[in-house]
Amino acid sequence: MSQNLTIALSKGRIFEETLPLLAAAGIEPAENPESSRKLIIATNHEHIRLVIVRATDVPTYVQYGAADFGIAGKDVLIEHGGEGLYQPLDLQIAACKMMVAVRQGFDYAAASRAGNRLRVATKYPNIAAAHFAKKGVHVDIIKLYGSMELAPLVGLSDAIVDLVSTGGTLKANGLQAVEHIEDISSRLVVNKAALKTKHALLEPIIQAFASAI
Ligand code: PRT
Ligand code: MG
Repeated sequence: MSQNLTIALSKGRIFEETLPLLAAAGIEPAENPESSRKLIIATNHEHIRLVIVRATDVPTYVQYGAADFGIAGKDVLIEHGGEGLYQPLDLQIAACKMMVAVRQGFDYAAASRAGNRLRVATKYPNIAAAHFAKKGVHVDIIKLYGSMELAPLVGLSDAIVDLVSTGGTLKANGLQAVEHIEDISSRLVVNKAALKTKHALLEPIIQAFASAI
Protein backbone atom coordinates (compact mmCIF):
# COMPACT_ATOMS: atom_id res chain seq x y z
CA MET A 1 0.00 0.00 0.00
CA SER A 2 1.42 3.39 -0.90
CA GLN A 3 1.15 6.02 1.83
CA ASN A 4 0.35 9.71 1.37
CA LEU A 5 1.97 12.63 3.15
CA THR A 6 0.29 15.92 3.97
CA ILE A 7 2.37 18.94 4.98
CA ALA A 8 0.77 21.94 6.73
CA LEU A 9 2.27 25.35 5.95
CA SER A 10 1.20 28.97 6.32
CA LYS A 11 1.46 31.52 3.53
CA GLY A 12 3.93 34.36 3.75
CA ARG A 13 7.30 34.27 5.42
CA ILE A 14 7.11 30.64 6.58
CA PHE A 15 6.17 29.40 3.11
CA GLU A 16 8.92 31.50 1.48
CA GLU A 17 11.60 30.33 3.90
CA THR A 18 10.44 26.69 3.72
CA LEU A 19 10.74 26.45 -0.08
CA PRO A 20 14.54 25.89 0.00
CA LEU A 21 14.12 23.19 2.67
CA LEU A 22 11.44 21.44 0.61
CA ALA A 23 13.71 21.71 -2.44
CA ALA A 24 16.53 20.05 -0.46
CA ALA A 25 14.13 17.16 0.18
CA GLY A 26 13.25 17.06 -3.54
CA ILE A 27 9.75 18.47 -2.99
CA GLU A 28 8.44 21.20 -5.31
CA PRO A 29 4.96 22.72 -4.92
CA ALA A 30 2.96 22.71 -8.18
CA GLU A 31 1.54 26.17 -7.44
CA ASN A 32 2.35 29.26 -5.40
CA PRO A 33 -0.20 29.66 -2.57
CA GLU A 34 0.30 33.45 -2.68
CA SER A 35 -1.29 33.63 -6.11
CA SER A 36 -3.47 30.51 -6.04
CA ARG A 37 -6.68 30.38 -4.03
CA LYS A 38 -6.33 26.65 -3.54
CA LEU A 39 -5.90 25.39 0.00
CA ILE A 40 -4.56 22.03 -1.13
CA ILE A 41 -1.46 22.28 -3.30
CA ALA A 42 -0.04 19.33 -5.18
CA THR A 43 3.70 18.72 -5.44
CA ASN A 44 6.00 16.98 -7.90
CA HIS A 45 5.41 13.82 -5.84
CA GLU A 46 2.05 12.20 -6.43
CA HIS A 47 1.79 11.09 -2.79
CA ILE A 48 2.90 14.40 -1.17
CA ARG A 49 0.62 17.43 -0.86
CA LEU A 50 0.64 20.74 0.99
CA VAL A 51 -2.26 22.24 2.91
CA ILE A 52 -2.25 26.01 3.41
CA VAL A 53 -3.55 27.07 6.84
CA ARG A 54 -3.27 30.03 9.21
CA ALA A 55 0.09 30.07 11.03
CA THR A 56 -1.65 29.58 14.39
CA ASP A 57 -3.60 26.57 13.06
CA VAL A 58 -0.57 24.53 11.91
CA PRO A 59 -0.09 22.72 15.28
CA THR A 60 -3.80 21.84 15.38
CA TYR A 61 -3.80 20.21 11.93
CA VAL A 62 -0.69 18.22 12.83
CA GLN A 63 -1.89 17.30 16.34
CA TYR A 64 -5.07 15.71 14.96
CA GLY A 65 -3.24 14.02 12.08
CA ALA A 66 -5.00 16.02 9.35
CA ALA A 67 -1.43 16.87 8.35
CA ASP A 68 1.51 14.53 9.02
CA PHE A 69 3.91 17.35 9.65
CA GLY A 70 4.14 21.12 9.42
CA ILE A 71 6.22 24.15 10.22
CA ALA A 72 5.27 26.56 12.98
CA GLY A 73 6.86 29.41 14.91
CA LYS A 74 8.00 28.77 18.48
CA ASP A 75 5.57 31.55 19.50
CA VAL A 76 2.65 29.59 18.07
CA LEU A 77 3.92 26.32 19.58
CA ILE A 78 4.30 27.73 23.08
CA GLU A 79 0.75 29.13 22.95
CA HIS A 80 -0.61 25.86 21.54
CA GLY A 81 1.10 23.75 24.19
CA GLY A 82 2.65 21.18 21.84
CA GLU A 83 0.30 18.28 22.67
CA GLY A 84 0.58 15.34 20.27
CA LEU A 85 3.50 16.95 18.49
CA TYR A 86 7.05 15.74 18.07
CA GLN A 87 9.43 18.69 17.48
CA PRO A 88 12.64 17.21 16.04
CA LEU A 89 14.19 20.31 14.45
CA ASP A 90 14.65 24.02 14.95
CA LEU A 91 14.73 25.11 11.30
CA GLN A 92 16.12 28.54 12.21
CA ILE A 93 13.78 30.28 9.77
CA ALA A 94 11.38 33.22 10.33
CA ALA A 95 13.59 34.37 13.20
CA CYS A 96 12.46 37.20 15.46
CA LYS A 97 12.20 38.09 19.15
CA MET A 98 9.28 38.10 21.55
CA MET A 99 9.50 41.46 23.32
CA VAL A 100 7.65 43.74 25.70
CA ALA A 101 7.12 47.18 24.15
CA VAL A 102 5.67 50.45 25.42
CA ARG A 103 5.17 54.03 24.18
CA GLN A 104 8.41 55.97 23.88
CA GLY A 105 8.87 57.88 27.14
CA PHE A 106 6.65 55.55 29.19
CA ASP A 107 8.36 54.71 32.51
CA TYR A 108 8.29 50.94 32.18
CA ALA A 109 10.75 50.35 35.03
CA ALA A 110 8.38 52.08 37.45
CA ALA A 111 5.22 50.59 35.99
CA SER A 112 6.56 47.03 36.07
CA ARG A 113 7.87 47.00 39.63
CA ALA A 114 6.86 43.91 41.60
CA GLY A 115 3.50 44.58 43.22
CA ASN A 116 2.28 46.95 40.49
CA ARG A 117 -0.54 46.18 38.08
CA LEU A 118 0.15 46.45 34.35
CA ARG A 119 -2.26 46.21 31.42
CA VAL A 120 -0.75 44.13 28.63
CA ALA A 121 -2.29 43.64 25.19
CA THR A 122 -1.14 40.61 23.22
CA LYS A 123 -1.92 37.80 20.82
CA TYR A 124 0.17 35.59 23.18
CA PRO A 125 -1.63 35.46 26.56
CA ASN A 126 0.21 32.35 27.81
CA ILE A 127 3.68 33.66 26.99
CA ALA A 128 2.85 37.07 28.47
CA ALA A 129 1.30 35.65 31.65
CA ALA A 130 4.28 33.33 32.26
CA HIS A 131 6.76 36.17 31.68
CA PHE A 132 5.15 38.60 34.13
CA ALA A 133 4.44 35.89 36.72
CA LYS A 134 8.17 35.14 36.75
CA LYS A 135 8.86 38.84 37.44
CA GLY A 136 6.17 39.02 40.12
CA VAL A 137 4.28 41.71 38.22
CA HIS A 138 0.49 41.55 38.28
CA VAL A 139 -0.95 41.87 34.79
CA ASP A 140 -4.35 42.24 33.22
CA ILE A 141 -3.97 40.51 29.87
CA ILE A 142 -6.04 41.85 26.99
CA LYS A 143 -6.23 39.30 24.17
CA LEU A 144 -5.92 40.75 20.67
CA TYR A 145 -5.70 39.05 17.27
CA GLY A 146 -3.48 41.58 15.50
CA SER A 147 -2.24 45.19 15.31
CA MET A 148 -1.02 45.00 18.92
CA GLU A 149 1.06 48.14 18.30
CA LEU A 150 -2.10 50.23 18.37
CA ALA A 151 -3.13 49.28 21.91
CA PRO A 152 -0.79 51.56 23.92
CA LEU A 153 -1.42 54.45 21.51
CA VAL A 154 -5.15 54.58 22.23
CA GLY A 155 -4.99 53.71 25.92
CA LEU A 156 -6.11 50.10 25.62
CA SER A 157 -2.98 48.91 27.43
CA ASP A 158 0.27 50.08 29.06
CA ALA A 159 2.39 47.56 27.22
CA ILE A 160 2.27 44.95 24.47
CA VAL A 161 3.91 41.57 24.09
CA ASP A 162 4.66 41.03 20.41
CA LEU A 163 7.18 39.77 17.90
CA VAL A 164 9.86 42.15 16.66
CA SER A 165 12.16 41.53 13.73
CA THR A 166 13.50 44.74 12.17
CA GLY A 167 11.91 46.99 14.82
CA GLY A 168 10.39 49.08 12.02
CA THR A 169 6.78 48.59 13.11
CA LEU A 170 7.49 49.65 16.71
CA LYS A 171 9.41 52.71 15.53
CA ALA A 172 6.73 53.76 13.03
CA ASN A 173 4.21 53.75 15.87
CA GLY A 174 6.28 55.59 18.49
CA LEU A 175 6.88 52.47 20.57
CA GLN A 176 10.07 50.99 21.99
CA ALA A 177 11.07 47.50 23.05
CA VAL A 178 11.86 47.40 26.76
CA GLU A 179 12.26 43.71 27.55
CA HIS A 180 13.33 40.58 25.72
CA ILE A 181 11.22 37.50 26.47
CA GLU A 182 12.28 34.77 24.03
CA ASP A 183 14.22 34.22 20.80
CA ILE A 184 11.76 32.84 18.24
CA SER A 185 12.29 30.72 15.14
CA SER A 186 10.24 28.08 13.36
CA ARG A 187 10.22 24.37 14.17
CA LEU A 188 9.38 21.24 12.30
CA VAL A 189 6.39 19.60 14.01
CA VAL A 190 5.47 16.00 13.30
CA ASN A 191 2.34 14.09 14.28
CA LYS A 192 3.47 11.54 16.89
CA ALA A 193 1.50 8.63 15.39
CA ALA A 194 2.63 9.45 11.82
CA LEU A 195 6.24 9.41 12.98
CA LYS A 196 5.78 5.68 13.66
CA THR A 197 3.36 4.63 10.90
CA LYS A 198 5.02 6.72 8.16
CA HIS A 199 8.57 6.56 9.45
CA ALA A 200 10.06 5.37 6.14
CA LEU A 201 8.53 8.34 4.29
CA LEU A 202 9.22 10.96 6.97
CA GLU A 203 12.76 10.09 7.99
CA PRO A 204 14.48 11.06 4.68
CA ILE A 205 12.61 14.38 4.63
CA ILE A 206 13.60 15.18 8.22
CA GLN A 207 17.20 14.26 7.37
CA ALA A 208 17.16 16.47 4.24
CA PHE A 209 15.78 19.40 6.27
CA ALA A 210 18.41 18.84 8.97
CA SER A 211 21.27 18.98 6.48
CA ALA A 212 19.80 22.03 4.68
CA ILE A 213 19.54 24.22 7.83
O1 PRT B 1 -0.74 37.02 9.53
P1 PRT B 1 -1.67 36.03 10.21
O2 PRT B 1 -2.56 36.67 11.21
O3 PRT B 1 -2.32 35.07 9.28
O4 PRT B 1 -0.79 35.07 11.10
P2 PRT B 1 0.65 35.35 11.62
O5 PRT B 1 0.94 36.80 11.76
O6 PRT B 1 0.83 34.49 12.83
O7 PRT B 1 1.49 34.72 10.42
P3 PRT B 1 2.80 35.28 9.76
O8 PRT B 1 2.95 34.50 8.50
O9 PRT B 1 2.79 36.75 9.72
O10 PRT B 1 3.89 34.81 10.79
C1 PRT B 1 4.23 33.46 10.91
C2 PRT B 1 5.38 33.30 11.89
O11 PRT B 1 6.49 34.07 11.46
C3 PRT B 1 5.11 33.78 13.31
O12 PRT B 1 4.39 32.82 14.04
C4 PRT B 1 6.53 34.00 13.82
O13 PRT B 1 7.04 32.80 14.37
C5 PRT B 1 7.32 34.36 12.56
N1 PRT B 1 7.73 35.78 12.48
C6 PRT B 1 8.99 36.20 12.27
C7 PRT B 1 6.95 36.87 12.62
C8 PRT B 1 7.80 37.99 12.48
N2 PRT B 1 9.05 37.54 12.26
C9 PRT B 1 7.24 39.31 12.58
N3 PRT B 1 7.98 40.30 12.50
N4 PRT B 1 5.62 37.03 12.81
C10 PRT B 1 5.11 38.27 12.86
N5 PRT B 1 5.86 39.42 12.78
C11 PRT B 1 5.13 40.71 12.88
C12 PRT B 1 5.04 41.21 14.31
O14 PRT B 1 3.91 40.65 14.97
C13 PRT B 1 4.89 42.73 14.13
O15 PRT B 1 3.56 43.11 13.86
O16 PRT B 1 5.79 41.74 12.15
C14 PRT B 1 5.71 42.97 12.87
C15 PRT B 1 7.08 43.43 13.33
O17 PRT B 1 8.02 43.34 12.31
P4 PRT B 1 9.22 44.42 12.24
O18 PRT B 1 10.11 43.89 11.17
O19 PRT B 1 8.59 45.73 11.90
O20 PRT B 1 9.89 44.42 13.59
MG1 MG C 1 1.11 38.24 10.21
